[in-house]
Amino acid sequence: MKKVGIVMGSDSDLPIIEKAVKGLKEFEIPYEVHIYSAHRTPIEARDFAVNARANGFGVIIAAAGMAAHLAGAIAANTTIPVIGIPCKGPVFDGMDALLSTVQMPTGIPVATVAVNGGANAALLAAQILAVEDAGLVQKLDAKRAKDAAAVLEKDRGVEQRINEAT
Ligand code: RP5
Repeated sequence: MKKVGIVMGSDSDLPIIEKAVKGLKEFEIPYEVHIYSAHRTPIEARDFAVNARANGFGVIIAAAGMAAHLAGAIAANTTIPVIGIPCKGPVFDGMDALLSTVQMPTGIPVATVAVNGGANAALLAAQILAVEDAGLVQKLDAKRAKDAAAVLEKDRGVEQRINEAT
């Protein structure tokens, strides 16, 4: 199976990346994690993207906050699918990173998940790799079924919960 490359702009993004790693581990997807910044280490970020296909990566997840150009800068240097995670910063609640990540110019797409959406980034990466992996399709279907069962279990108990709380 191809690897997922996970790149974050700073170690302050680690809590978001941990959610993505947890998701990939659930599906037993191989991954590699790096701290490369579009602004502080632009050469390393570029080199990672340029060499990603040759190095066995099938998807790249890039997480950054504030002026979050990392996902776009990586996407500019590879045609491997890039998933961007905008990370919430201290001033604009993640709106700055969301717009910086999602508003890519035509020709260089970044599949942007929700602000701090590490778990969905892992799921989307798994879904991309599952296009050519029947075993991964089965695992994804099983997770969907498990998640739905958990919601329906809550549905069965909701009236009792409301009655107890009111
Ligand atoms: C971005 O700036 C990083 O991705 C991080 O979300 C944000 C703040 O970085 P630090 O100043 O905490 O290193 O490049």
